Amino acid sequence: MKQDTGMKIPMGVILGMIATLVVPACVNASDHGSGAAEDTEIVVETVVDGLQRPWALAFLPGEGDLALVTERTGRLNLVNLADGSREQISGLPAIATPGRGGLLDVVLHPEFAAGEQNWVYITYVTQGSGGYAMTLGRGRLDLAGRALSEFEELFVATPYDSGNHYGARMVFDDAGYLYVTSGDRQAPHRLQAQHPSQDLQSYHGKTLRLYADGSIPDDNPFVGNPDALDAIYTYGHRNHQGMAVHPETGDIWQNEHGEGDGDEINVLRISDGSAAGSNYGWPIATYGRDYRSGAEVGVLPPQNPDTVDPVHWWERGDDGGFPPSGMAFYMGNAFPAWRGHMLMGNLADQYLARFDTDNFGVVDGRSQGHEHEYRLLEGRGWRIRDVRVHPETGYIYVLVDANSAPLVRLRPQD
Ligand SMILES: [Ca+2]
Repeated sequence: MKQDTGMKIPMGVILGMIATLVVPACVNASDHGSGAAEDTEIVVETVVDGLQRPWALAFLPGEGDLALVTERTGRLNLVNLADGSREQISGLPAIATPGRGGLLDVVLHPEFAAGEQNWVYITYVTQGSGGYAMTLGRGRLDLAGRALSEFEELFVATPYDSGNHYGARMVFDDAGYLYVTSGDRQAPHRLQAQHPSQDLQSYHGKTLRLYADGSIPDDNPFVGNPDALDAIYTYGHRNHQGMAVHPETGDIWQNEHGEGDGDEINVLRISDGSAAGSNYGWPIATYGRDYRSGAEVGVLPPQNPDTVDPVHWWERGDDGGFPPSGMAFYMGNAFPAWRGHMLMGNLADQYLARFDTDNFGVVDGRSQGHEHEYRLLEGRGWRIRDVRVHPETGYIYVLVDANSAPLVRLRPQD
């Protein structure tokens, strides 16, 4: 690499260069199951490199091809997707960075593009008495000033605790409600019915539902119940770190890290309201197994009629489960054959998966649809942390999880 080029680099700007790393002639589907071979030719480009543990990306509407990218170490970047340059956004709150905590997700207000509601929402970790908590806040984006202004903390998922499993994904549904996942903070599964995920007085192991200003909707399922916290929408979750609104049903899909290969896909059916107040099972009804002993953690989900079963899960022995991260539904035009499919990052197994979820289902107690998994970006050593589809181009943007990591773009061969 050339040193000391004598170039004048403006303060705070890191000049980037789009590098087209590999142009595979043909990306083949996994040899896993009976998946048909892909015939789409895909270009994989590095947009930015050297990101420190990037976690999430949000595309900015308007002029230029810009996105916000979080780094878990506490930086919020403004990235120019056209030329790979990036600048740091100022005005963030104090962010604690213990273990897997730090600056995590970023989303925009649903009416951001209209100009009035220029709020940027972030999830991050704060420190308090007894440890750390997943926290939600928002600030107005001053694009010219490269800053967030009027920052306000909206919600703290107490109690403070020392464990990992922050959850921390956010989505707005089509009606403008904000859903935030709050993980179980690694509480031991042996607590069973006393586990925080089953405790309606704890925000751990929950999906929270809020208005955009952080206040609690009157129609949340536990409003009026003195024994349960009003912000809770669903409970019985472990560490749900991917979430997306289904483009056709409007339902909320989540992935969830299991224990001992009990990784899951869950659907929060908001279209008919049936998800409200539902128990997704952890740790009393789960396919998970104890990491060390291999013993079943709870009963199997179909054996508990009061819990919602996952629509898809990975069993012990199925290639070691699917440690999931970011999730997105593909509705772009760049890869028309993929429309309606679900994209999901795999961390430990280091690839990007695409699923035809029409094939998900349960037959004779077995999770179906593994054979309709198509693997992308295999063999590069990339733990995939987030995946997002560009709303205009349909190109797929992927963040890799590493101390010095790239943001890459997948697009069809011209
Ligand atoms: Ca579950």
